[in-house]
Amino acid sequence: MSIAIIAPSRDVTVLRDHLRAALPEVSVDIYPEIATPQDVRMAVLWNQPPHSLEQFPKLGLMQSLGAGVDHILSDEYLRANIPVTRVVDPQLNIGMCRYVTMAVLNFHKNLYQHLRAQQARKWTGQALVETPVRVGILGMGVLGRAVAESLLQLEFEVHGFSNRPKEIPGVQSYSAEKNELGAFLAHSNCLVCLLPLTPQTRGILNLDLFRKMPAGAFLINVGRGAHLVEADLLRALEEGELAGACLDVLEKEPLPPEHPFWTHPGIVLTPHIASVTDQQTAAQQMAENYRRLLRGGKLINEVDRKRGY
Ligand code: NDP
Ligand code: OXD
Repeated sequence: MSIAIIAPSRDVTVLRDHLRAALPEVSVDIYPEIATPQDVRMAVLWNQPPHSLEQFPKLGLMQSLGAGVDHILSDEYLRANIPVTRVVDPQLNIGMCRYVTMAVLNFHKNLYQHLRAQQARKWTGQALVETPVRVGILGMGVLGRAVAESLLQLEFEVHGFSNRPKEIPGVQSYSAEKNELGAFLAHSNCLVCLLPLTPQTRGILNLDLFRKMPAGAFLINVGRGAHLVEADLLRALEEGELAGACLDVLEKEPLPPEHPFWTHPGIVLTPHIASVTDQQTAAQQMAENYRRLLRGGKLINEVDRKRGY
């Protein structure tokens, strides 16, 4: 029996070594060097090439290398009855809390204007002290909730939007079930997208949504690039609906060299590094899922394939 890691764009040797250490009796290989495809029971996946899973007749579990599973579920050659699990890890929460806090504080403290003033050797004095911030978090799952709690520690006002209603101390909660997106947006001038990418959330960050927020709002997208309609962001920045955006995820990664986002003065880009799976800690939960798969136990962090997250 064996495990295949298919993550062509990532260096996963640390993960392989920790899986081998946790499961010494199991062979763990990195795609495309899979020694015995007919023995593979679990595949650890990040953007697997089309058809790559077809070579594993005994595949029993698809484990995401990250928190998101859209890259697995979008594979048109996926078999229907194989469970999908994902990473939920305190390390991932910490990385995301730090990234979003950094981006919220940059907006709050007007850092981008101060950097531009510095480049122009302009001392703005106390003309630009703080922008009042009301954070709205789209997606109040594992990461959204952790981010909300860390922003509350800094005394920010926090609003949260999810599919189903939530009760989270200190957070004003709104839900899709109660049709409260409009009210949520009206109360938020710093929008953090921490949604999973599903057919319902694709393109959700569009002009119509930006217009429901107070003018001059700020966007932080750490969900997926395809949540954002890129042309609508450019228009919203031009029209002043949005004051700026911090984007960690892009529709096409790596972002093509000719893309207008590279040089837009209102956009800050990072290359999908908001929070990166810790391969050492994640290997432990993957190894446990492998053991559970073999003995028929309940899997850890299984996603609902119908819901898509
Ligand atoms: P969860 O599955 O724990 O949470 C998802 C949240 O989104 C839930 O609160 C859910 O609502 C809500 N939601 C889903 N669909 C809708 C909808 N149509 N309308 C309103 N709310 C909706 O995911 P995580 O918090 O673990 O991760 C979220 C995403 O963050 C990942 O899918 C991934 O795309 C991204 N990510 C990005 C990283 C980066 O480095 N940039 C790193 C890690 C993750 P409910 O609770 O009611 O079900
Ligand atoms: C994830 C990610 O889903 O890195 O974990 O985006």
